[in-house]
Amino acid sequence: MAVSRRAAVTGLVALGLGLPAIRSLALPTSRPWLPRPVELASGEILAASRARLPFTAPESRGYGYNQTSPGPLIRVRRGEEFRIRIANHLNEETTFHWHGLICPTEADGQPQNPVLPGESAEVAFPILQRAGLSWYHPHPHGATAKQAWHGLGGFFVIEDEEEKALGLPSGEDEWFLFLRDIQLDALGRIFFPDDAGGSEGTLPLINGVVNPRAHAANRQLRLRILNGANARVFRLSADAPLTLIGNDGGLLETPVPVDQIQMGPAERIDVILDLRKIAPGTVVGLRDDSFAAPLLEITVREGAPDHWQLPKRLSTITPLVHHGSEPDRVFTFQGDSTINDKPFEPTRIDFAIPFGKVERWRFQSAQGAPHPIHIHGAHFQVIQRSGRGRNQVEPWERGWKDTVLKWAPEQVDILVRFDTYEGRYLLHCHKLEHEDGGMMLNFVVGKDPEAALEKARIEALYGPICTTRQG
Ligand SMILES: [Cu+2]
Repeated sequence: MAVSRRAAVTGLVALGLGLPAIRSLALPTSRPWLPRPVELASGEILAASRARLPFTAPESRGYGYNQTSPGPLIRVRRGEEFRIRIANHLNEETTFHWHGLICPTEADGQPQNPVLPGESAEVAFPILQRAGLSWYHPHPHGATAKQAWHGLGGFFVIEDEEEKALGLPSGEDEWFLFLRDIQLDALGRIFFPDDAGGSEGTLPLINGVVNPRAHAANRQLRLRILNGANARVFRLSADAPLTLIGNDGGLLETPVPVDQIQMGPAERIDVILDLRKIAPGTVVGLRDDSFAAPLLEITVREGAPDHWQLPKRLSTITPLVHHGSEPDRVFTFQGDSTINDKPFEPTRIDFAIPFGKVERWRFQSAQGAPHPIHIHGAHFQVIQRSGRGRNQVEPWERGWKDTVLKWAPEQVDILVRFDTYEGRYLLHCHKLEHEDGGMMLNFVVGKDPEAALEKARIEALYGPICTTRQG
């Protein structure tokens, strides 16, 4: 008896469930085509709702933005104002968090500012940061993992003149890949295991389909990859040369050839896949260590000659400077649900950071790792990884980051400077079940840190304070 792959991986056969379900679940003999994310049109509303997703049984529903998962790609230019109307058509509260975007507290989509079912709202803030690949996703406290698992997430691309001047592969030669994983039940419906230690799937998804295929010209391809999984760490490699050019915070200073890249949840990479020496007709795989079949199969075909040369220098990263080797703050990520022994409380603000000051932070943990650690409100620079483990800053961790992956007994030190907005921001684990479990805290940034902390603590309990300017 032929057993479909999906039936095998969901354990259907082992459970001895009925044959009709198996037949209806049989995967197509060939891989589905890789979808390109649609772009959000100017003035279009971004709405979260239930949605029909291509990898589930036809009658089953996941979640999507504007009925798609990943949602529409948002593209903006540095210096513009980003303005959008968001709407919640779900039966539960959600938020719209612009991950990697430096924006004011009220626009940041934090758990304390939910969009209730049936509500809509206007979001606007200026794009002050350099080009790079960010993304958007829900951030409601206690339900982020479930909503992301069901399909909520999308790309957010910033462009600028510096990047444009490099003439990087674009159009047909620039691909956006939203990686994640999923589990289906015996009937082909989304099954959310809600594992406190992190939910992992049995099926890999790229742009919302399982194990896709694509065609590419024998040129240099720019792959812009996001790990949008709840908890899975991807270890990516390819059957053609890969050169890393950027990450969460935009371009690196110089390109770095790499064999394998380890990506924790929420991390992004920008890589050049060089297909120039691949014979037309060859199938090139993009692979992950955990899955036997390639995540993506690319059939190479003859294309127009590619004369573009990858520049030796891509950008300039000004290192943050901090005097002294001791951390200003140490954060211990414990088990599945605490930072420094405390689970998240929406109304508790843990500390205040002086606006514009460079601080050295240390992340450590004994168990529960890997922890992909994310900061809102600023980008940071990874300066050291020590303790047992890798003992090095990886090539994809150079430059500017907003999320860094930490395995247990590693210690990771970063330098960070909050110099764009004052306000309340979050530090949390981006393994979404850890985040929902409470591995998250609030802090404030202020020019007068003590006053900012006092104000934020009162506001967290009683709502915004109305102030009148003196003098
Ligand atoms: Cu964690």
